[in-house]
Order: sequence, then C-alpha cells, then structure tokens
Amino acid sequence: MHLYDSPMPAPNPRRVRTYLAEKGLSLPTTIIDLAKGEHRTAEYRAINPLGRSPALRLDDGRVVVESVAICRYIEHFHPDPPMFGVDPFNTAEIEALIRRIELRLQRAITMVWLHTHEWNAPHVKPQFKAFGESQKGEALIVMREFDELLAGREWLDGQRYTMADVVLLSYIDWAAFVGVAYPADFRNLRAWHARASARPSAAA
Ligand SMILES: N[C@@H](CCC(=O)N[C@@H](CS)C(=O)NCC(=O)O)C(=O)O
Repeated sequence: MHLYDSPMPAPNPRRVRTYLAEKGLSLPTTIIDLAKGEHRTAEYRAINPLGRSPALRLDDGRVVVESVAICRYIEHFHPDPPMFGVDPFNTAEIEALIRRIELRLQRAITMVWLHTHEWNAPHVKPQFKAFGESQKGEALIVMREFDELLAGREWLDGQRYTMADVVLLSYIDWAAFVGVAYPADFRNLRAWHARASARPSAAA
C-alpha cells in the first residue's frame, strides 16, 4: 500500500495519519503539497481523478479515496485496537457520529473556508462571503451539540477513542484555522479537545 498524504493544516489527510499512529502503523508515503497545487497535476489525477488528498494506492494498483474509507479499509487488516466499533450497536453509533461530523460540522466549516478565505479566491468563483460568514453560526450550533454529548464522557462513544474522535479532532482544529474557534464555555468539548490533542497520535 502507498499513501498520498498532505501536511498540516489539511484536516482530511491528518485523519489517516492519526489513525495509523493509533494502530502503530506506517506506510510508504508521497507528500502532495496542496499549497503548490500538486493535487491538480495530471500525475496525481491519474491516482485520484478527484484531485483530493488523501488517497491510498493498493499493491494491485486500485485506489481507495476518502479519508474515512481509507481507514476503514486498513481496519480490515489491522483490527486492533478497534477504531470503528466493537459490536453492531457500537459500530452503528460510531458511523452515526462520523456522519454527523462530516455532514454538518465539516460541511459548514468547508463553506466558511471556500467562501471567505483568500486562498480559495482563484478557485471558487464567485465567493459568496456573506454565505460563508453565515456558516460560522451553523458550525457553532453543531459544536455545542458535541459539547453537550460529551458531558460525563471521556470519548465520543462513551467507551474508547475511536474514528469518530479522530474525525472530530481534525475538524475542530481546522475550524480554528479558518476562524471558527469554539467559545470558552464549551467546557466538555474543551476538555475532550485537550485529551485528544495530548494523545501522541494527534501530532502525527
Ligand atoms: N472527503 C474527503 C475530502 C478530501 C479533501 O477535500 N481533501 C482536501 C485536503 S484537506 C483537498 O484535497 N483539497 C484540495 C482542493 O479542494 O482543491 C476526505 O475525507 O478524504
């Protein structure tokens, strides 16, 4: 297997690095420098026609895209420690958490990023700045929901550190990068964020 990865602050490739670190795994890697536009080259599009990072090329040449799908693929071969659930209910719970993070928090933050940030001006035409700004409030609504969910819980599923925590960490940090830091009174989220950030995998 060969990983196509991009450095911080890119949130989606980071998930795969965090996941691999939790498993104690490392893969041969090619760095795709997003700032240099390496994801838009014909060479990389031959790997991932979507022009997005990360991607995982299998030994037979097939390619898995989407950060969570890449981790799910690796999970089949390296099930310990379990990152996607330990029984049918827990697996469904983690899937639901990941979908909530991706479909609500990630979507809102992505709209902020695409429509308000100068970096995207050459690519997103037109940028709807007012729309982008409006999505900051939506992101905070979802963050508050997670703050409430985390009351009395160490990790999102209430049992152990899972892929849902990896995905949330990537987007809480990315949100701060694009200017949507959660308020100080989100105490449960803040404590969870400190715990997740203190894991060695967070620095991967
Ligand atoms: N849902 C995809 C998102 C992949 C994605 O958009 N990656 C970003 C880096 S964090 C990217 O390649 N951006 C380049 C671009 O949009 O032009 C995943 O989870 O892998």
